[in-house]
Amino acid sequence: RVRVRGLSIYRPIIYGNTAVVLTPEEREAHPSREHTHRWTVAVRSAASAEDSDIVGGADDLGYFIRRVTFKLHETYPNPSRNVDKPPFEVTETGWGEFEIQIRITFIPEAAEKPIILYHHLKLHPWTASGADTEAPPPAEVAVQLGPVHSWQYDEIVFTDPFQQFLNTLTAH
Ligand code: SLL
Repeated sequence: RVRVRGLSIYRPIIYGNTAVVLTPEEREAHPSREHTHRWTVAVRSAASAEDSDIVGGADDLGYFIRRVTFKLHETYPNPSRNVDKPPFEVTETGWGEFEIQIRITFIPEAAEKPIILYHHLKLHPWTASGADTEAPPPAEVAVQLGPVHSWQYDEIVFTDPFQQFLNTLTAH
């Protein structure tokens, strides 16, 4: 097992969420929990984004990522959600925005420490008058505005990778 000194290799990702307003029927399914939105938080490859739409490319991160753990707000049952294969995502319903910790664990041959990203779950669309302190728009208005998207681009950089891991990365 040898490291390839002086070399860096990166893989582009996007992470973030989409959110939609629940229909009245869906809201009635769990009235006591006062859920207003369905959302999906995800980590996706940005490498093949041209093949796809706004939420990113094919789910081809599984060849170097072993697990993604999404740590939700403690109001959720089992807030630490492990996803061990693509798509690396969690879909839930809820009523509030909060910060999600996203822990990415690599395959053993990488011999890399996990990395941690943070994403602020976004449910409410920006409005024309939109100060951050303003109350979110009422449900009818939010529905008209359509799904909310909040995504960030990033690059996972491996410095001095092991030769075997480098081979795995470049074979894809
Ligand atoms: C807020 N600080 O007050 C945030 C917390 C928590 C959101 C938001 C669902 C919980 C459940 C849920 O939406 N939690 O169903 O038990 O805005």
